[in-house]
Amino acid sequence: MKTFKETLAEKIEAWRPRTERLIKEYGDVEVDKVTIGKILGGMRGLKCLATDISYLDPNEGIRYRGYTLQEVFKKLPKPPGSEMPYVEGVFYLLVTGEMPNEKELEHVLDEFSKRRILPRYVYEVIDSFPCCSHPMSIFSTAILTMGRESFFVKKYHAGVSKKDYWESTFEDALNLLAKLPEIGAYIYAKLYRDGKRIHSNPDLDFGANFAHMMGKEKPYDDVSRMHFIIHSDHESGNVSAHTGHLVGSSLSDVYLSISSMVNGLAGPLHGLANQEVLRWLQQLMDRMGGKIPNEEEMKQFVWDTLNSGQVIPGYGHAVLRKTDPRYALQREFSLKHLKEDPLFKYVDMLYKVVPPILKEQGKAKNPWPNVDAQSGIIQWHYGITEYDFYTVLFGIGRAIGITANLIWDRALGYPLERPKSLTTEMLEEIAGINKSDK
Ligand code: HAX
Repeated sequence: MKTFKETLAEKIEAWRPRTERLIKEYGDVEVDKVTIGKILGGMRGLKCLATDISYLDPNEGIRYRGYTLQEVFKKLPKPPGSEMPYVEGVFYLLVTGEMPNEKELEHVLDEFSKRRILPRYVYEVIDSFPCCSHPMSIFSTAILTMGRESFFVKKYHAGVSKKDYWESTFEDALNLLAKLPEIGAYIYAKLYRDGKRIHSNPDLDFGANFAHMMGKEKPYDDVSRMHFIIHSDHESGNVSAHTGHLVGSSLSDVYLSISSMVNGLAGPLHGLANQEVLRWLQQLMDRMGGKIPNEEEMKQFVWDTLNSGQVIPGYGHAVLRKTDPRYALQREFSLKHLKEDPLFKYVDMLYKVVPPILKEQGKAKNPWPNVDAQSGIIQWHYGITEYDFYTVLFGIGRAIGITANLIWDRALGYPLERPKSLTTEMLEEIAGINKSDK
């Protein structure tokens, strides 16, 4: 049987001529048009990045390596008695483009398990954070601190060939990913459980071990697997993925790149939205004195939020134009496991109430829910009520896709990213605005 790395090496060898040919023979072919609207509009929709790890269709949602999320969940191998697949399996899929068979999966499980031990200094760095620090700041720093472990940096200084950069990046990626559940669980213990930590169990897979370290019973292992898998990748233009790729393009190591992507994810318009949903629902609960609002009361709450100039967290998307399949998958799970949960009832009612209101308001291009509208409620149901922590969970998942991208960026020799900027005056000149018009 070929190892994970050998399988990847073959794929890379076969893939390289395709991108080399595109650059060499078709480098001048036009793909998209850069307008002033795109430049000043956050480059929304501008086709200027390449990745084969996942593709986001505005109407269908995300596909990992060509598979819809439904297919990913159906086809990836699952631990015995579990509803959700192995997280390690999705990393294999994202990196190689293939579903792992039993033997391949066993090999990946072993690779993750043997790399999971966290250096002592990481606990010390986490412990040294002042109180009230946001868990995302701690998470980002814990990852950054481990830069000294980078295999890529050692190889780079030893003068390894560019063609082989991916190998040490692959090692760094596995080394980091395997440690993320422990980092996340330790941050949680430090911030919310008086530092009472549960040691990891090497016999458990990524999702089950995380559940174990969080002190949670079944089905929280499946909740973790589902959460990490659905958050793992969403193409490369979103803030976290793009940040990871951009920082990695300067040949910064995996630790620097993933720490940066975590910082991008921590913004309220991106990953922090899952925390914002809970904060917002808490305001509603307080207003309602704990009782479930009727539809009219819910509509009023949504309008009040909009009229005060705020966005409805968990709704809308820069690319998607339909209900996010990541929302749909979590909804399916919730209907099975937490149908009677009062917060789920809120979320369910919001699904009915918010889209027509956003349509009526007429601003949001997508009135439908995204992944964040549902994820926090599931965590809350299983006792993770400290919603500041939710984005860390997102970050653990997202690191899986971004490291897969970083490995391939190096394998295909993607260069330093360096777009050109213009001044407002230059844009005015391009637009044909005369000085006298200004
Ligand atoms: N509530 C109210 N207004 C909204 C809205 C929402 N949920 N979504 C978009 N709008 C508004 C925008 O603020 C914008 O208003 P202005 O013209 O006044 O600036 C207008 O509708 C057009 O925006 P858009 O083109 O539809 O959306 P963008 O691509 O600019 O932004 C966002 C996409 C996800 C940032 C946006 O929909 C939003 O702020 N949603 C709420 C926050 C959220 O859920 N974020 C998580 C997204 C998923 C994700 O990345 N998770 O990590």
